[in-house]
Amino acid sequence: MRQLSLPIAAAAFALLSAYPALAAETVSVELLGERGGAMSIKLDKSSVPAGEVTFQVANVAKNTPHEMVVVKVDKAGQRLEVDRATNRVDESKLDSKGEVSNLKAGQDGTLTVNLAPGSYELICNLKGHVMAGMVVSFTVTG
Ligand SMILES: [Cu+2]
Repeated sequence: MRQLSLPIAAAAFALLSAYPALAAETVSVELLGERGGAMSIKLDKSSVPAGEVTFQVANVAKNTPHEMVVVKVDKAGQRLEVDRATNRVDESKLDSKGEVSNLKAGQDGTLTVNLAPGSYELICNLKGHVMAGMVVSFTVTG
């Protein structure tokens, strides 16, 4: 019986490899920048097929906390309004699909969500961080 398991595993792997859309997508996200300077969110891909997506989020800053919020928007490149009083985007007005919150410098986190086709923005909504550059467009294809 033991001899059967290897061919079965190989067949299963071949099947998954032949149909990559069946495998969950992973997006690597880097949160960069220090207080008082430019900040950014870098992605290893800006688009994935609809379905389950895992965001592997790394705060690579040296001494600044960051976070990542997945926001559904109506159209591609739509600008999110930053409230002048709080210097943040009003989250009660956002269609948030999930977040990795409050990563200290050097910390990692993951978020797995099921995303429908459409346009999204990934932001860090700590005070002042969107204005400093922490917003990036993301597309989920049908
Ligand atoms: Cu940030």
